[in-house]
Amino acid sequence: PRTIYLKDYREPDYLIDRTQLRFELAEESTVVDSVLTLRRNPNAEPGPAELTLHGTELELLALEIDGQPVAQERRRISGETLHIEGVPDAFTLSCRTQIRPQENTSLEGLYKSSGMFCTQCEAEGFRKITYYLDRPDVMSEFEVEIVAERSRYPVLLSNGNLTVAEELEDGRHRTVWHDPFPKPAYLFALVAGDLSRVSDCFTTCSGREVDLHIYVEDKDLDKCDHAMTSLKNAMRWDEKVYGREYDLDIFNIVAVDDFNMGAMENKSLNIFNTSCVLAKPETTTDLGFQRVEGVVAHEYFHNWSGNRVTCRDWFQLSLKEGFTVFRDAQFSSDMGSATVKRVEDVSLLRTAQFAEDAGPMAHPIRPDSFIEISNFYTVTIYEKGAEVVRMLHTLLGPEDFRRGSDLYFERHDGQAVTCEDFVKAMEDASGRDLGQFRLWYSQAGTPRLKVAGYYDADSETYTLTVQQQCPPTPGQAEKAPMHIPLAVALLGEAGALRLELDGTPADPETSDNTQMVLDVTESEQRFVFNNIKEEPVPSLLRGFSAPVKLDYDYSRQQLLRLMRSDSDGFCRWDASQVLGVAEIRRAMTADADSYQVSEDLVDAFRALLSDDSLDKAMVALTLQLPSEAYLAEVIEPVDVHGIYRAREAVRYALAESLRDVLMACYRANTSDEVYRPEADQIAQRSLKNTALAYLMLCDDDECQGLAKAQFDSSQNMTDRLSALTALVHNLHPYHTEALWRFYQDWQHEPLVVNQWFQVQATNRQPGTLETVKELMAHPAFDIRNPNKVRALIGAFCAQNTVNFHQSDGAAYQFLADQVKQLDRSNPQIASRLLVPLTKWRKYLPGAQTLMKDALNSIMAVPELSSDVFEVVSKSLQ
Ligand code: B3K
Ligand code: ZN
Repeated sequence: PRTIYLKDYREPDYLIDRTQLRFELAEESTVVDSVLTLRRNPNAEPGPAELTLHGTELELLALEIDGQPVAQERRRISGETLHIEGVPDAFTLSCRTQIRPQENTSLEGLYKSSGMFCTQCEAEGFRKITYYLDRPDVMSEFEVEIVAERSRYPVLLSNGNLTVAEELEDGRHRTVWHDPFPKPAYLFALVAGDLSRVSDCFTTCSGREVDLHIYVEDKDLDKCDHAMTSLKNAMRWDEKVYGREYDLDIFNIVAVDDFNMGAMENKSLNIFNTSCVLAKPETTTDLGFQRVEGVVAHEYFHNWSGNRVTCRDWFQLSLKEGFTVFRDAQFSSDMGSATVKRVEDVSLLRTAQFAEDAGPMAHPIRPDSFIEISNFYTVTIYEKGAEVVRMLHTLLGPEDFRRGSDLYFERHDGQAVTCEDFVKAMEDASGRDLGQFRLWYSQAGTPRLKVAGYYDADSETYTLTVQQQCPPTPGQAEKAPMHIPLAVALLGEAGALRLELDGTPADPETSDNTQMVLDVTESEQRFVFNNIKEEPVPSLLRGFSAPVKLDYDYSRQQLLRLMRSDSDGFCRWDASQVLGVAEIRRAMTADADSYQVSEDLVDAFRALLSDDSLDKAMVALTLQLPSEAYLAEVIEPVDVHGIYRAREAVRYALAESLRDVLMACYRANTSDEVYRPEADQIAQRSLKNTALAYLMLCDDDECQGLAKAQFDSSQNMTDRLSALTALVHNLHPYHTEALWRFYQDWQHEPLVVNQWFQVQATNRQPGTLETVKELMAHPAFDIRNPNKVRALIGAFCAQNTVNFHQSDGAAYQFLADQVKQLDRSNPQIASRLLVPLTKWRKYLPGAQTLMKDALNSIMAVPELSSDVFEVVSKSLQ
């Protein structure tokens, strides 16, 4: 496998003005005819008149230039390319290829899923369909003709507008689609199948009527409402917040069972994993509803941030992904609880992304090189990328940020551009110097901020000293200081104090000057606040204003005060996390019998549970102790079993001490209202089920009876699944029967069966590896379906840390075996699945050796995919 470098980027030698495709879909194979209108790129470097197209796993049946066959001597197929010598400056290339979608298990290119044909072309899947310049800076106008048997495939879809639909003789029919917007091949899509649809329409701000359709299997028609509502909300929101209007008369979503990712933003024909579009109360949890809303919005927002303005090359992936994740996060916080959304996003970042940034695959949000681009659809590109855009928003403020975004879309509409173009637009629109800020695009690793505070009563000044340091990452030994926006407030007895930063004139325009964003730009810096009349508690990194690790040596008293009274919801929650980590650390060092939970933590939790004025969703989040994944980021080296035991000890102790208030909370939040997936109800369920999880740790009959009663009576999946989880994870006497009943009730719903797999795979009780192996032989399991693989194998390896790290290493070898097998059918899924093994350096020496053995056993397989090869080889380096 070959490494590709950003520094080697060159403009394409040829451009494709027009792309005409004709698909003849059939049961044995599919014939693809393409007619490409090509011309030499005026900006290309001078070179021989030679055309090199991408193509893989294609059978070439015919090739003509301007109607004349291309002689064998003039063409050469090698590896993933087709070279043609002596081509004119402008010409049409006609090409006929044959492909076998039925046999395509990689779920990339054209493939079949539950009887339907569908495509996934991002990043480099189009080359599995026909020979093409499969790179995002080649944008072309597409016309697509689809021919197929009518009875099997009554619905034939592609991008853009339908221009022809007609019956053919012999039971076939055809449609022709024209997309007026030039696009790169990765945004091409085709769907053919026996699908039903739910329709609606949307009137845009300029009065255009847009037809909206969601295509699903007939049995899923009752699960489309939430996606449709989310789509309309997203369309309205993008007009209001970003001034972005939809640009075609039709917008289609298609749901597909077998899909490697969540969804794909193909122009006007979004293709979705069923898990990200289908939802109804009986089958879908609150989390599922929120995911549908977020992903529908994300894909829709790509129409501007991704499609109208796309990426020049794949190193710029975060240009569209970081920006679009930022946009969908803003949307979700506007739709629900902003603080909850922020806490969830930060939790993901501080576990998965910080881990990636500290591991062998660490990369900047704009990587310098890659072997396989599919490996770079990462939490770094997406979530850290979104944090970088969010920092721009914080630095510029909402108005200048909007000016920058308008300028970006105006300047680059219809172009394939770079992250630099985005930053430049922000810079030009705001007049701010973002020179040093650009380092966020090129430096990997998580900066650490060490902050200290000093109060001088005599001079009435408070000084914050801030040091920043970023650890080395592969290929980057030394790091330069970054531009870090540090949002701060100083809390006095009666609330946040007015801030006057020494050396900067007070800004008369801001009436609320109790919060300030400090520009941290040097490796060490001092910020002096004047006229501070009492010793304050600093509230730092408010709203998590930058993706960094923060060290400040708070006293317990200060943390408890922040947790109680900081006006920043994120900081309140984060204070509880710091206290939680400290408690678990203490439980780790105490021996089992002598550990006693801290009184003040119990009191703080009791206060939360008894205060009706608080946001219930935030109370629920605060009550949950730091996750095992987060603890594995802050405790070094990671003693998985020690962490688990200590965390359980704290949970048991809290449950016992708080039993009565938890019970009262559980009762008070049990309601028989009709289910709505809305913030107030979601918050209530979340708090109730958090209480349930604690109460199930108490021995008495009243507590032990709760989960069974809830399981038997609940009308929605959120409550039912929480009850099932409580029963199974605590080995309640009723758990076997509950599992059996749950399966009986839902065996016809694949997405519910996946949750059934996942509950069992994440059971921390010993013996789960054997259960997972047995479940792989269950008739409902299918190794070809990524959702099933993720629900069972993925959930076990990534979430069930105690069992994944069982001391004999059997689970490491199990994962290695699955990766080897999956690599032959679906390399993208194989490569994602193996991530838990790549973190071997973090664990205790015994685990390290066994994890490395498992990696080496993968490395020894001849002919690994480039996907798996890249991840395994880099993690062994
Ligand atoms: N852009 C797609 C990701 C496609 C991944 C290809 N391996 C989904 C999204 O981010 O919207
Ligand atoms: Zn995206």
